[in-house]
Amino acid sequence: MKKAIWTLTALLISLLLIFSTAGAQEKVNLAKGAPVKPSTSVEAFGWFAEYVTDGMREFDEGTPIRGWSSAIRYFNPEIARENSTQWIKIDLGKVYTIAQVDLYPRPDDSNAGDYFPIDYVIQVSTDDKAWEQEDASDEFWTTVCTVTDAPHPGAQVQVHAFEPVAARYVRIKATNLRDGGDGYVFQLAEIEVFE
Ligand SMILES: [Ca+2]
Repeated sequence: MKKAIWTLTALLISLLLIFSTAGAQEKVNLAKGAPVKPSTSVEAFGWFAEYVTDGMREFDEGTPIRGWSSAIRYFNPEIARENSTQWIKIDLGKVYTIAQVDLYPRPDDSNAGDYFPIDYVIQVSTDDKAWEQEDASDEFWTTVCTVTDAPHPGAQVQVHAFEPVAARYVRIKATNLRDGGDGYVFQLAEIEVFE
């Protein structure tokens, strides 16, 4: 009987530990699976706009990358030849109070971090016009984070924390792109958004 009580106590303690750990990890990525709209997009070779919110930060078996790439020289030489403003925006589905955006650079070996932008802003909006808008203007957007002279990040996630703000739409707008063999391009493996 005593043994049974001890077994039961141990079981209860284990369950408590499991639930308390689960509670501590309750940080929900609001961007996971959210629809996106890009300025331009490759839509080939594992670079599809929707892959930037597919929940996968790294490789997938059989797919070299799962992320978003703006236009590259191979398909759009007229765009990629020169530095340009490229952006991608996310619809979180409803208004949340958000305070953090994580940007994951491409993670693949010697290319890790390539085409992560040099100058960019993180912007938010609750206005549906921000989603419909097709150009890069700031009319419907509030900038919550400005990054200039960002070093080449390698495979390191870039975390951006800011004062909590109401947002349904989140836009990452790059105004100074990194140059490489594919031209001036903006690439990300994943975008994550948190309260
Ligand atoms: Ca991804």
